[in-house]
Amino acid sequence: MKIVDAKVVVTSPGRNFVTLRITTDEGLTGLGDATLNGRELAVVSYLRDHVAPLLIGLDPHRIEDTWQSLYRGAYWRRGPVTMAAIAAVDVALWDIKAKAAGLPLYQLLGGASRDRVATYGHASGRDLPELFDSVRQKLELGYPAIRIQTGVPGLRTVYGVGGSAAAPADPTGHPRPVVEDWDTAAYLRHLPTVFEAVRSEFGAELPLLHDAHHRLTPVQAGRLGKELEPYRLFWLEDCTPAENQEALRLVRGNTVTPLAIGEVFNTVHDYQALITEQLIDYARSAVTHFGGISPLRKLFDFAAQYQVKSAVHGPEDISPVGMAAAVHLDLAVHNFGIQEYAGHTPLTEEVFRHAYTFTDGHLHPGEAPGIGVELDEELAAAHPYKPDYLPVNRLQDGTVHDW
Ligand code: GCO
Ligand code: MG
Repeated sequence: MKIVDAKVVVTSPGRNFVTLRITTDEGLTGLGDATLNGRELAVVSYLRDHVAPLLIGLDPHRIEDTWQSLYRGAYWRRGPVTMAAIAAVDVALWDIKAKAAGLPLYQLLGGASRDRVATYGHASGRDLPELFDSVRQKLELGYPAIRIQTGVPGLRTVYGVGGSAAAPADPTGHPRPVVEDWDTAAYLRHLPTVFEAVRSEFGAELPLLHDAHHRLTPVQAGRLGKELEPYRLFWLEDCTPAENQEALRLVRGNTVTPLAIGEVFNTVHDYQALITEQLIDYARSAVTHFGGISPLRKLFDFAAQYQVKSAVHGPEDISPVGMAAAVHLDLAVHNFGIQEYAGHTPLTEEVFRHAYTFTDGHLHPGEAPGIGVELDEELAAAHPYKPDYLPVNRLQDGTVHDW
């Protein structure tokens, strides 16, 4: 078998998604997600201008060899643009291999290690009544675990709470990032009171998570973890800026609140100290930003030796193609922890029809050969790319802070 075409499809059924479609001379096609939120076109160019021409004529079965030649051959290693592009190729080739075998991908990854994949959903509110309503909605959908994000008194906007205001446009009509505001002291005072209220409303058993979105210093994170201990969190995520692995030593030394990190990581090297020193409990990378199924599988196998579990990143900006790949991996790896699942808009689900199902808070990849996703290219073309940005965050004196 030979690759005869590699096409990049950009579509915006509500938000931007980048998809690679590889076609073989036997008529098999494979899909890979290459969406990098807010910097989408950089990956499109990487794939279209630099990678797609190299794929033509290759044997699609040689996944590891293709992966290594794209990674090592570029010389300029790592980084989200490179690794999202390589991820799309890797997943599309796994999709083709599994279709050629007539099997759902999870069967090629060792088969199912569990019956279904537990997820967590996002609950948020500007105040407690709004937050409690949001938790109830997620419980009605069957989510077995819930992430809690809350407004902070005195702050207009906080990560994860409500939709951001529409992005302002510059005079040419190009959007500008929304500016959100932040006050670490106010957040640290407020958050434990929210968890106390949620525990007393919803009881001791519901697994609760929280995402600090890289905003704290190690000392602040250590204190927060300690103050949240009475509420027994499932995890505290991205408590400090993730690129500094050493920071987690101080946090870990000061709290037994479980820690999760990794959605902005691209390779195993970002995790080295975190895993070998057992500084985290959950590894959070997305198939889409970590170079694909091949390296993420290796990461989870490495992490398993240190009792670190998987928790694949699954926000709205991972397309159904990236989500499908994640669910196959989740079903197969032994050290599965939990899967984030935010779901997609009905229009997105029409553009990407998928075999995976979400029932009672649990995902299953389905039994369709490959990853089980079909891309409706006509509908995709009817919803063209729209420039957009993630927000930026400023302290109350105007200083830029981590978002
Ligand atoms: C999460 C993440 C996301 C990111 C988003 C950026 O835990 O799901 O923090 O919400 O902010 O993926 O594009
Ligand atoms: Mg996060």
